[in-house]
Amino acid sequence: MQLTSAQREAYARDGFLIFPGLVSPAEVAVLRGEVERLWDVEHEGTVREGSKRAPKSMFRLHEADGATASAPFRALSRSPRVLGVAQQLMGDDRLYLHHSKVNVKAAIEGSIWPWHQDFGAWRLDGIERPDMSTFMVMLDDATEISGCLYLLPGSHRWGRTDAYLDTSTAYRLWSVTPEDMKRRMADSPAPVPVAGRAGTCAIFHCNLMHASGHNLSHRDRWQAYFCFNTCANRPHDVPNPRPDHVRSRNWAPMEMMPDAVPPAAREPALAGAVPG
Ligand SMILES: O=C(O)CCC(=O)C(=O)O
Repeated sequence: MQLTSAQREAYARDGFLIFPGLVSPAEVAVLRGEVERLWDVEHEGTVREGSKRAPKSMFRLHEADGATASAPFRALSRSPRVLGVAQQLMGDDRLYLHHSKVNVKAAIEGSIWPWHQDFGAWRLDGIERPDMSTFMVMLDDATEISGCLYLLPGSHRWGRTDAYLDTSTAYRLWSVTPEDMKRRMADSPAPVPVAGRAGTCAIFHCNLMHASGHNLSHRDRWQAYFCFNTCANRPHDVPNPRPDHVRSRNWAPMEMMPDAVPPAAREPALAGAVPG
């Protein structure tokens, strides 16, 4: 999939691109089946919340090994639609995944994601430059009431904004203070809701401000994220590095795979297995 010069310009200006219908309904069904298969797997990379202990985030779906490995998610992450688009926008063919995850925002009970820049956390992983992008795939229809993602156009050009560790949800997140965001947003274009049908995708820069609110609908909201870094920008050593599922040590350049999501694995995942 070749991006147009208008798309490249829009990404440089706004910090994101949205692709309606990039993943087909049949592929979405396979990916959703994988989320269901991995739902109850106890893994250090699955963060749970709420009375039903539903996953808030399920990490490390893209590797070939480990308890949460998923061949369909792995294939999608290496497809021309995903890896190819990231390579074009990041200007580098040698990319790896810093992490992958599915965020489940459970109906009514799922928690929010406060305003943040992803690089606020990733720089603390020892990554030097904000040369990273995240590719998001909607696994069901996302609406404003179901807590869709919001992106603040052009905010990646602000550079780094000070972050604080917000511990108000099950996933502790380096976030931007409400005071900073109110001041900044007063002079910004309106946030863009990334809403639409399942299979809609978006890619955004690691310094782009983004957030999502409560899911007040009766349905969960599921979204997959592939966070790309260039191999040349791999993290340097830091004291007490975060675990592999969130700060990958697999820095080998990703190989492109055919542009299709294969059928799901039939076997249930091995509960309790430790990732390789
Ligand atoms: O899934 C969401 O609504 C937001 C996720 C997010 O911002 C993140 O994982 O950094």
